[in-house]
Amino acid sequence: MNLEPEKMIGMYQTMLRIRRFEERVMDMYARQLIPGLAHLYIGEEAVATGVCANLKTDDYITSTHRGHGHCIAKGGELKIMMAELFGKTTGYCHGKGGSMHIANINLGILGANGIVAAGMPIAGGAALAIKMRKGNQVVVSFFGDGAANQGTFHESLNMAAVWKLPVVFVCENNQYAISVAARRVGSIHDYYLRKAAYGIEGCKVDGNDILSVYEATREAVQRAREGKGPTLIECKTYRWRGHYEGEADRTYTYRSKEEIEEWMKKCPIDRFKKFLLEKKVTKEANLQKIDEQIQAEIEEAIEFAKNSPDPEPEDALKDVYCES
Ligand SMILES: Cc1ncc(C[n+]2csc(CCOP(=O)(O)OP(=O)(O)O)c2C)c(N)n1
Ligand SMILES: [Mg+2]
Repeated sequence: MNLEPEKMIGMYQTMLRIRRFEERVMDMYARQLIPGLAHLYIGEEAVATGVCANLKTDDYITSTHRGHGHCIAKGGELKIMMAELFGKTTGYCHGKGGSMHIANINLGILGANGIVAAGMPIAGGAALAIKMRKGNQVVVSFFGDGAANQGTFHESLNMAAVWKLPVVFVCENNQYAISVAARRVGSIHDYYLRKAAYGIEGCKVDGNDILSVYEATREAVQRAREGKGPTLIECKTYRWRGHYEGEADRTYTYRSKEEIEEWMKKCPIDRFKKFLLEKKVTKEANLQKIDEQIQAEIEEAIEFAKNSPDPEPEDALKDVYCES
């Protein structure tokens, strides 16, 4: 696979934007500046980035409760996202959605979703609409290993297969659904094998290797655009933080410190950085500069969010329901 240097540097930048964003969210959540829940994506950045690097602005994604990375990779502006997390009127959902419900039609983000696996049928519906309009877009549905055991997984894959819909189903197998290990609740451990049940294409990739994720998605997106139907891609990865921020105390009850440390050594960002430097795609100083720019952008986003107004009590029901 031959990728332009600019494309690869852009992908590195996106992964780092997600990482730095999440690190600051972690900090501000601990300081109680962010209400509600925050499920961080640290450790899984290569999945959202490698997948979305194949998408155009008018392609769609459906996201999950762990959705900040998906939104950033699909083009979400950090300051508007941060404002949403702070519950401010300047956020993507005017402060009514928060971390788990960021949506923006103009960017093709059909919504993060607090209901596990609920994005999958939405993706199918969007893909059906594209097909009926004879459009050329694709839809990516991100979901977890826990979601793969929900009924909607089966229904969505079956219908998408029967109707040959332009969907790419991306299973982010981080091996846990809250505290439940996938190996304890799945009769098979490679969920992509379920492709056989629906008669569709599918594969397994190292979700911490952005180039593998990119390549698998490139093929799947092409297939979808050519009218050849859906693909199931399973990305093996790992979340570094607890299921949600605040869970830290419980962490070592369902997975060991050693296991977490082992996966932290497989950091997707360090790995790609090493690749870029070894292949002389760029220099360390350039990557450092990118990091500094991102950190400045995030500080600006925080200031923006802090200085933005709260919604007024009388507007509590505004923006919550769809207006015809
Ligand atoms: C339908 C439904 N059932 C249960 C929950 C509670 N819940 C929230 S996140 C989660 C685990 C999801 O695991 P997974 O799909 O693997 O995603 P991950 O958190 O690992 O990214 C559960 C059970 C929910 N939000 N919705
Ligand atoms: Mg999981």
